[in-house]
Amino acid sequence: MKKIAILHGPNLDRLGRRQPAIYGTATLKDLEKMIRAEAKKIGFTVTFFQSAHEGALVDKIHALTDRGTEAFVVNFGAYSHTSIALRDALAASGLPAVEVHISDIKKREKFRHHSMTAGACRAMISGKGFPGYLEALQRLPKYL
Ligand code: CA2
Repeated sequence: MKKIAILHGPNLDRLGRRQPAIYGTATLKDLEKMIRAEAKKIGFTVTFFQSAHEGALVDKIHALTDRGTEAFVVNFGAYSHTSIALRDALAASGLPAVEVHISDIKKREKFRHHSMTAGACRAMISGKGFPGYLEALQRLPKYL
């Protein structure tokens, strides 16, 4: 079983509580349940980590890499648009990553149009809601 880590950035723990027009009504727990079910079908074991702290996400990428994680699915939230540190951490891991955005970042405010962290990812899936995470898992085998 391939070991995949799913990383969530700031405020994604608020899913389902606010801004349902943008992010839907399901919670992070619901999302993780969907991901677990899809991972089981594909034959992946998944671990989840959410943090509002950039450094904590960087440290987690290194720790997971050292402990045998084989790929990442990431949604770094607002840090996606700004974080060279997270981009460097993913690049340093040498592991394949797919970035997901629940909303379509290109159709939102201009400051969300560019993803800094996507440059260290093999693909970016944006605007497909929670199913975007399932698509990310489905795409991973070709990078492993
Ligand atoms: O569309 C996405 O997945 C985003 O990564 C979500 C981030 C946003 O900063 C990115 O530009 C796009 C924000 C996540 C915040 O999620 C909330 C959910 C419910 C209530 C409030 C925030």
